[in-house]
Amino acid sequence: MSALPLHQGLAIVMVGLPARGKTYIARKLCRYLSWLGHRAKVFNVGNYRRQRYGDHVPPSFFDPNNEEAWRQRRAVAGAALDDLIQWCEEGGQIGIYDATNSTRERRAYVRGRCEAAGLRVLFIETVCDDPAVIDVNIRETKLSAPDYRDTDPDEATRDFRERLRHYERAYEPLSDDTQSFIKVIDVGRQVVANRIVGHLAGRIVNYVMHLHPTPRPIWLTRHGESEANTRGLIGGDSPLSAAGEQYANSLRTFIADQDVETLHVWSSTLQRTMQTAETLGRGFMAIKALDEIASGVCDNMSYDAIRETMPREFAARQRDKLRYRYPRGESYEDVIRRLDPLLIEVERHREPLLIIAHQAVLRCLYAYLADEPRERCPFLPVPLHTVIELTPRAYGCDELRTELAPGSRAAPSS
Ligand code: BKE
Repeated sequence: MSALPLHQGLAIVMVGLPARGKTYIARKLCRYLSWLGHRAKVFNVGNYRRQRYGDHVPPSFFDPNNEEAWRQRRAVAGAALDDLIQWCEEGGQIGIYDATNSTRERRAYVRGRCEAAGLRVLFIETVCDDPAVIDVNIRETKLSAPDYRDTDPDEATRDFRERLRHYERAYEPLSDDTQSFIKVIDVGRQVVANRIVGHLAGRIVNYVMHLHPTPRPIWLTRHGESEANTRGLIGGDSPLSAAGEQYANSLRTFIADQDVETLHVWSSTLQRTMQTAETLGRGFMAIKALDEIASGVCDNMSYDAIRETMPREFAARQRDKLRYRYPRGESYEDVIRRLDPLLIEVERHREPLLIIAHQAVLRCLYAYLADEPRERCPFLPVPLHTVIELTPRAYGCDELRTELAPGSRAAPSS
């Protein structure tokens, strides 16, 4: 089953002062919606401006009284909006318009253009006056942007603050209750959802209200080698092999060596992950949503046996590994859908987290976290006896892989 068809395109229009997390929300939301199977794309006005007027423009470019600059800014904002509308007309489903859109007049124009093109409009405003949060944002996202690549950090910060002051003078927060909007105040401490229409908009509210930019490591690992792994069988619920137990012990040492105060451990409800988690000697949560892709009638079979006894199933799976569903089992797409609520929990989480699960499930989670296209899910390398450390950063995430038990046998790839 593919994603529910969207009968009408959706324009998500970001609103807010610079350094309030608009691009952060826009990109994450795009990643999430794409992962769920929607065609989504971000149109960032800053990129259009840099393309047209170069990486660095002076703060006076953002002065609302600078008429020539104002016209130029209008023009780049217009170009991005034109592209968004055209992209939706060509089959795009969700266009995310990443610009300040900081005046009522501007938003009325954007809304008018989108609605005339048959798009529904959802505004997402981020409001935040906490100087500490804004400072981290400026340091992490602005100083490394092309605008300031060769500028001294203090000078860049001064320059950016001057740019900010220009925007602050003209800024009008969302207040028109007749339009559909989500207002996220103080990094999600308060969320106002107004006139939310439809399933998708509801999912978006739920997603956005749980976001936060606190950096914390997320470790992903498969269970240690299982007895089924040693025999080349897929699925099942077998316990760890001797090598698998060894891996669980190595994992315990690895985790003890990490410099973290608290660590939450989540496993699936299958023996091989719970046994791996138990070996760590701390509490853990067993979560059904983390169970391996259900291989239905193929459970406990080898790939060779499937090819011989069910050649048509085998071939169908080869043709489309993302959508192929095992008879009475699941497809990768099914797995993504059942992981959706868990993913929100991962986003919501603020402490370091270790997830002990299975190949197909981790491929799906990894695809979201590392921003891999969902089509690649069935092919992403998630080998046994390897810990994948992911640390979300401003607009992406750092990755470190550690193989803990070299010399272990390779398991069949499902
Ligand atoms: C480390 N950020 O890079 C960052 N900054 O409301 C990337 N005000 C994004 C942010 C901070 C650092 C994210 C939000 C936010 C912000 C300033 C903000 C944010 C806003 C609403 C919901 C979730 C996050």
